[in-house]
Amino acid sequence: MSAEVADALAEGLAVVALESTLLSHGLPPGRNLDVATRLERTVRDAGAVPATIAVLDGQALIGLSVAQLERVCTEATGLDKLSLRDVGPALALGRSGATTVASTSTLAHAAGIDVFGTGGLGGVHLPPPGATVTWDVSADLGVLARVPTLVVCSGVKSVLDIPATLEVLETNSVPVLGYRTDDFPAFYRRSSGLPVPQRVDDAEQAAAAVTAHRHLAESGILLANPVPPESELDEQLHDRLLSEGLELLRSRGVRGADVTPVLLEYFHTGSAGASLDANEALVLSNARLAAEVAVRLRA
Ligand code: PSU
Ligand code: MN
Repeated sequence: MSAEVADALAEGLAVVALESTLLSHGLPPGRNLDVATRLERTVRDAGAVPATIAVLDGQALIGLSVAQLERVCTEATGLDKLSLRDVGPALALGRSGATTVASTSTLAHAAGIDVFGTGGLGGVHLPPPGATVTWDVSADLGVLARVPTLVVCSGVKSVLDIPATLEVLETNSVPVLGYRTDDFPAFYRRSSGLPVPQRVDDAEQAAAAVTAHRHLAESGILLANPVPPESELDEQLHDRLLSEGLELLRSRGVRGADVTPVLLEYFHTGSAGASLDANEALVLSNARLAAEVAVRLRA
């Protein structure tokens, strides 16, 4: 743990966990370091201490120095994508990697941090045309079922089976709170067309819901905050890139952990950067909201 994060936790200050996979595998080099820096600044401006999480040289780090953040953002090709199942072996074997929602929320919880801001949650993948079941269900869902971290995100990516993802969250007693929306967001788009079970309209209400849930269950909580309206991806462009992206995955036989990074990269090139602007705007907005709720939770 960095000294800053350790001190903040010891003093009972609000701390917000941030993940590293969205930097190393979700954004292009150059842009990612700028976003990483702005994410941390946004959390600070909202009155909380940021704790970006990654695994470097066999050590799980909670709170990165500038040099460590640079490493995460420039070693894009060398850094592994570590979901929770990969972290133990990576620590044991001295490897380096970026942490996903699943591994970041678990490491945050182990460190005593209970709020985490990210971009989009993983979910249940759609089968490629012709196949019935792929069994590709993100470990993010299993971790939300068991680890009581509040995850602030912009819903799940539209490349997923969103109704199935929402069903899995319900089965696992994970509250899904819409932030100032009645619709579950779909990452680049403000609405998936599906309703959220509950809506909250400010950080105070969100914190109250989190506290009440924690008396009842051990599961995590999802606070779904739609991409800011001015940064939402155009619907037609989005739908075209989505169908082309899924076709690309099928033709290249992309599977498993590579699916999300390959699709995000396809969107970023195919939209001439519009999806990058959307991605950046939504993660910053989620970091700010996560900090606001973390501050209320400490009050
Ligand atoms: N949010 C982003 N970009 C990303 C991700 C989230 O804006 O790249 C990452 C998170 O780390 C999440 C992962 O856990 O996508 C989902 O990967 P998978 O579908 O393989 O579970
Ligand atoms: Mn997967």
